[in-house]
Amino acid sequence: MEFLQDAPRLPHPFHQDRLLKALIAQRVPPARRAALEADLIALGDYACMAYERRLASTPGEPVLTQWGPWGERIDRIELTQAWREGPELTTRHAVLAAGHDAEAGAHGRLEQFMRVYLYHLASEFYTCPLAMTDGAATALKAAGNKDIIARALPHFLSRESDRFWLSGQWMTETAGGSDVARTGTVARRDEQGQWRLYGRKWFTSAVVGEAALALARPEGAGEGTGGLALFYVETKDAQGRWRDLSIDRLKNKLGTRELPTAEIHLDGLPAEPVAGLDHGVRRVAPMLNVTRTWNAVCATASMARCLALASDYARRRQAFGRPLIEQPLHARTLADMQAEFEGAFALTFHVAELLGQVEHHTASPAQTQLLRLLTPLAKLWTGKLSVAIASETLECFGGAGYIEDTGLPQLLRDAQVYAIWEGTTNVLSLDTLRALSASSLDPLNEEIERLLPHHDDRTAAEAVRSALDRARAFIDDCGNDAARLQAGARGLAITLARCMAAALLAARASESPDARRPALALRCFLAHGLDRLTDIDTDTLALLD
Ligand code: MFK
Repeated sequence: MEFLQDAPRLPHPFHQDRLLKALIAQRVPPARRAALEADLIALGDYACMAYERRLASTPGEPVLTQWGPWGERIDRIELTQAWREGPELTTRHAVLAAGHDAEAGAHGRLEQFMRVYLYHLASEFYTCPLAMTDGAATALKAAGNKDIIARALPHFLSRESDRFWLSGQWMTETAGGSDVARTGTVARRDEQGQWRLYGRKWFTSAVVGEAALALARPEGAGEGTGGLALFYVETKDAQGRWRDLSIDRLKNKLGTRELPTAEIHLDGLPAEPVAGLDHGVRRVAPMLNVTRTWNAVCATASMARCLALASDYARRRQAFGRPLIEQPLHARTLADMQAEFEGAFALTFHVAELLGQVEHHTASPAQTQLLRLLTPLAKLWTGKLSVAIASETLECFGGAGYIEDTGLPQLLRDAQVYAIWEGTTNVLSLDTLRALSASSLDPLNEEIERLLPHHDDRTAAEAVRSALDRARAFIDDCGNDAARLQAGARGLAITLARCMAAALLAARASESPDARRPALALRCFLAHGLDRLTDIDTDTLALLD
């Protein structure tokens, strides 16, 4: 009989995830665990089913039909099965609502993002509009517009699928991608005093929402982001037809192909200012920070999936007379990936927990500043890391990793998005400088000193302090040389992210009842080094002349 290789199997994403279980045991109050775990088990079951279903079928994609049989414009989008199941799964398991649950208080965000972590891949990136809806709910609460809050939030945070609404986040335009100041969409009042939006949004990540927050420039307002206003729109009329907007086409993307990302035209779409008629970027910032947290959680979920499949396969695949897992170099490759993933997991869920504490006013002012800094750090570092881990995962399967119907190439294509949407790595590195200019390194330093164990092995403490000293020296040396600081911002940001992750791993290793594996993860993580500063003489940039 010809040899047939066993395919990798997906271990149950909740039952087999020791990091997630340890986090629940350490951070979730006992009285809240049963309800949380019931949802996590159900979402893990769904993930296993979705994994098998995806491999057994031809992958689906959304289909846009612009015109009806009698020439009328309809812009109907047919969604994939996982997307059609999205509202039911989301509301039944409180994937979104848990983060805003008053009873859960400061723990709500942590519990919510555990659900997101398990649901994300099975949802086929339905989590993208969920992130935007969560961000919209957060930005609306921060703006305090009572009318809009009363109308939108019962839908956004609903636990019943037939009441549930998604929100978009309409910022990106052909002229203004990262540079939102170049937004060309105009807001104009009609004769009845109703604001209406006119313009083209070039990259609406998921166009299926019933509502959206959109940036537009009120007619006659000044240039730059200061002259932009944030508007709330409802996209459909009582019959479910699009109101004054048309869908030009769906984007043909490298990955996330189940996501109906669209180019749209706004042809007088009714809109309401969320809060005043200026400083739209300032008002949308709470949304950006929430969606960036989702981005980090989803990137971490992709890494978990990669490792689960690569580790399972390493136990099934024999080469040179032994399973791959018993080959030192292959095992070392997996251990390196695992240690980096554990650092990313620790940082990401720390941000999730801190977000809940800040929102519920149980955080100190220094922790509030810390959250502002850690959010871009977690987003940019996990975005980059997920691409590296997905790429390495494909290699762990040899040629099979390059073959479409194994489902593996999709991991790499999809991972590439985390480093791009919600701000590229460089935009987030510059946002790190923005956060540092408001707070300095002190809150990060204080948190790291709080976490670092003051007994046991001192190697971690020394490594973290030395990398932080380098980061501080770089910032000081740059002084007023903004070009040098910006050129080094990515290295600085990744160094800070790694320092924080290492401190979290060290705290976990010293606190865990079973310290062996956390200690090994820490050792391996430290062996990869913390310092990623690559300070260059800015004259070197002339290399590109
Ligand atoms: C499955 C995973 C889920 C992921 C969801 C995916 C959804 C994808 C949808 C998209 O990709 S939508 C497009 C996302 N686009 C971006 O994220 C834009 C990227 N560009 C930036 O983030 C730029 O940094 C920015 C547009 C914010 C720069 O704008 P400005 O106006 O040149 O910056 P400025 O003047 O420094 O900031 C204006 C104000 O906003 C300032 O406050 P004040 O007015 O009070 O001085 C800033 O402090 C504030 N601000 C900016 N970024 C902030 C912030 N405040 C808090 N947090 C931030 N991150």
